[in-house]
Amino acid sequence: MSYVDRVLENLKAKNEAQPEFIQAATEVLNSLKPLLDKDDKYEKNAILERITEPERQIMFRVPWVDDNGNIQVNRGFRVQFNSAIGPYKGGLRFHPSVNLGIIKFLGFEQIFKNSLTTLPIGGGKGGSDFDPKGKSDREIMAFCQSFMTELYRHIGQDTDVPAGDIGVGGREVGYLYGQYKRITSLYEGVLTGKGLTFGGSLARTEATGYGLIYLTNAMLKAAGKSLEGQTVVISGSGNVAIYACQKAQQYGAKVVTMSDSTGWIYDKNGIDLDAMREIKEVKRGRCKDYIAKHPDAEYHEGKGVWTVKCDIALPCATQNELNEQDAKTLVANGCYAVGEGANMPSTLEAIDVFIKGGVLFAPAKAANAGGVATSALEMSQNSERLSWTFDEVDAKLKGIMEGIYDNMASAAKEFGCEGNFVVGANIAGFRKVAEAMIAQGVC
Ligand code: NDP
Ligand code: 2IT
Repeated sequence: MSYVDRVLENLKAKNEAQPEFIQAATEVLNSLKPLLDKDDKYEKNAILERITEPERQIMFRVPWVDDNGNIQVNRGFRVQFNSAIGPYKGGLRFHPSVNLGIIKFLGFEQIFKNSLTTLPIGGGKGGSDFDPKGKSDREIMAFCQSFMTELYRHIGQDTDVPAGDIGVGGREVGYLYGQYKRITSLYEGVLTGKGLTFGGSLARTEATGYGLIYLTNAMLKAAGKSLEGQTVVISGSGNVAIYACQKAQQYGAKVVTMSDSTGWIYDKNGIDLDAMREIKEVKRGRCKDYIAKHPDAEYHEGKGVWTVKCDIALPCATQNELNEQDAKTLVANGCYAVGEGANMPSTLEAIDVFIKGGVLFAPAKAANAGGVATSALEMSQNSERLSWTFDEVDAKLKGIMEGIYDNMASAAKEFGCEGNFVVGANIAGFRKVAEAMIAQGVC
């Protein structure tokens, strides 16, 4: 049995109830085979066994009082996966579906993503099964304060630096930061995605969506194509989806769909992003509210954006939102490029359809790395107690995304898989972390 198969078998036996984590590990480990076959130092140093086991996993009780005076209890998580190349770095997700397996898959992906940014950040992730939907600001604050009352002892600007993810945006980061400061008396860059008045970086809000488009554009350019005049379908209508839509529109693309967990909008005239932002960022409303302003657009309940004919698909909602059948439908309808804004949005079977179908496929850990890269730029600004202009940060972000494209494309080529950016991104991200782990000895 090969080294990869042996490690995967053991991982499955040990983590039976964590299908998302197994899925993420299977994708990464299988695509490392060309590298591992070439050099046995990875096996000799037990790198796969070590890199698939988090350095530390923290689970804790989060009690809080709701607006009716009732005591609620949620479960909090922080998985500190790998610190070989820097302090643990990765977002916090507040969503009822959160469990240890979800946080482990996200933390595992983060190791390689963060390595690809070329910046000194290790991999971590956290969150809670708390559902922010329908909660008052006071309830959100009470929850965030309770969450931080335990989390603070495990994090710090040089130890572990959380940020946002699904359900955690500027409001939540603000409440979390206030509680950290109150408990520790430290005014430090312990979180990223902070407000602009207390150490946040310009362009961090836009960074993941913009970065997705910068990388997708680099991939298209290398294939002699561009976003200009292309029809784009986007899923989701949160932070990543909104700024991917904005940048795609700036590049001359026509974005025709957006969605949330209840339904989706098809606007053949192109999404009116100002209307969508008003609904989502100001009113915290639902996609179906878009119809009031645009009665010509279509609203459908459930899932369905992948049935819309397009040139380019950008999944920006959540894991496993795009399955094998969706991939076949997209390819049959002429979609020739996919950029993953969400983490692990495509199932393993869907990825297979894209790769075999010759679709230009930019995997999440490369395509959505712009968010965490800009978080690392926020950490730099906090350390030097300066703040850079929007244009400075945006230019650095663009350079980083173009660098990631070059790096994953050349790694794929080096290992005989030209154009397979899954192999390229995984090998390029893994190599740096593995070298650091070997140099640092058994730890
Ligand atoms: P938001 O909370 O801002 O938005 C999430 C969007 O996805 C909402 O439209 C939400 O709909 C939808 N969604 C969430 N869960 C589901 C589900 N189970 N089924 C269908 N739709 C769902 O999160 P972000 O935009 O920040 O994150 C989106 C994705 O991007 C995630 O995979 C995240 O991990 C990833 N990501 C985020 C980064 C960031 O900087 N924020 C960086 C890199 C990756 P609804 O409101 O109905 O729940
Ligand atoms: O998945 C991700 O990369 C994020 N949610 C952003 C993490 C961060 O630390 O900015």
